[in-house]
Amino acid sequence: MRKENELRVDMDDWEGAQAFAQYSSISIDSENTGYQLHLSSFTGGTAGDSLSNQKDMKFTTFDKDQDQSDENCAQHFLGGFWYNTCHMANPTGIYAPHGAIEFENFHVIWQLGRAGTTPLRLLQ
Ligand SMILES: [Ca+2]
Repeated sequence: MRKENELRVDMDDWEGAQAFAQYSSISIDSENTGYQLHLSSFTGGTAGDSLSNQKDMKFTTFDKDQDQSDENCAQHFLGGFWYNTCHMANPTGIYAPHGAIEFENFHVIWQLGRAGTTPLRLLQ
């Protein structure tokens, strides 16, 4: 049986700006079904909706490719997530401010809305 929870994602960027995103329910399946993500519609928040793209995806890690991309998104983006092709939010990406690492989109990011592709310092 799945447990449904409300989801609120809070984030701070490296300049201290804050934003959030809310969803009325989130639930995650068991290991048997690849930890498939079930997500309700976006219900608001200054950060915008960066998770709906990952809806119904299974969880991909370095050693378990369950995404919709030809490659393994976890290996490509150095994270583990409900990757699609691949992501618009990467909470498990590299924890670093802009310019600290060579490549874009590897950071912890929340892609749409206020946060843009600004690397995030805190995402919870
Ligand atoms: Ca893949």
